[in-house]
Amino acid sequence: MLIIDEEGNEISAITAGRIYHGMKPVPGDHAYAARVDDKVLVEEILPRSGILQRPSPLGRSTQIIAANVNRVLVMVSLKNPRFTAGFVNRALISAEWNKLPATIVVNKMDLCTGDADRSLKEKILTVYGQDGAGYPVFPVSCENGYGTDLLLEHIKRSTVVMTGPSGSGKTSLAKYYNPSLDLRIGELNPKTSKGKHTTVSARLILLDKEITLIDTPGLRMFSIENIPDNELQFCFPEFLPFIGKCRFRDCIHMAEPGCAVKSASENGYIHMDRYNAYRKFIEETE
Ligand SMILES: Nc1nc2c(ncn2[C@@H]2O[C@H](COP(=O)(O)OP(=O)(O)OP(=O)(O)O)[C@@H](O)[C@H]2O)c(=O)[nH]1
Ligand SMILES: [Mg+2]
Ligand SMILES: [Zn+2]
Repeated sequence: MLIIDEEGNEISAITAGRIYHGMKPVPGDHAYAARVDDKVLVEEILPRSGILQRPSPLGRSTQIIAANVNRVLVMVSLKNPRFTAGFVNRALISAEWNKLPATIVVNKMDLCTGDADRSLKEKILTVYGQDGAGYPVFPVSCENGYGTDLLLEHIKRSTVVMTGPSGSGKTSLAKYYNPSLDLRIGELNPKTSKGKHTTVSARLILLDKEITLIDTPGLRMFSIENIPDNELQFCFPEFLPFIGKCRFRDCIHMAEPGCAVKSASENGYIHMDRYNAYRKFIEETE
């Protein structure tokens, strides 16, 4: 395992299992390490804050993707692989469930050439941006650098974990910001335009502006089935102004009469796509 010392040097270290009280080290962990003979031994993992974890699809155990992070970058591409709202919604729900602020990065804007591409980009901004779900959305290109300065400014002085489908360009973004890094960028499957799961383990990268970036392997999807029906609503930040205003106190905003969330979506205060996504998730977990 690689650890980074106080001066920012990467050092190869080993762990002594027994000292963790069952805690396995995860990317972003803060730890004490000591030199023992010619080895560096991780001796203690410090208490974690800001954890991004995901349940295994069957909900039996959870996997910590990163620790001590204060923002999640949901990294997707406009195309190759094509943007899917389902992935973004699940990733955002996971971030909210973990009480971490999220930012959406839409990569490969250099491929935004036709009318269909431009309207998809506009739609993403409308649904998820400040006038929609309220998330910061950054269209970028690791190919020509479009939007990357603004994004860098947005994440300064923070530790961010990048998550997204394989091939969206997570590692490419890290490499764009620090070209001297020895990181593997993957090719896309020519038939499906999807990634080939190039990054196989998470990697912590220090950038200037006091930014720590955690690159992770691409995910097929975030499982959200562990979230109880009556809590899912709180993972949609744009619902919050309407929650508590429904006729029934225990309304979960499905078929109940007098539902303030439903009527907000009908009157354009909540984007219909997001309300429908919420309904679909509730129906799926039933
Ligand atoms: N056109 C274009 N291609 C890009 C851009 N960013 C990345 N790519 C390409 O997309 C492919 C996948 O990039 P990676 O950075 O390996 O993607 P990843 O998200 O790290 O994928 P995994 O490690 O498999 O999860 C590579 O062929 C990159 O060259 C971009 O902004 N524009
Ligand atoms: Mg990668
Ligand atoms: Zn309601």
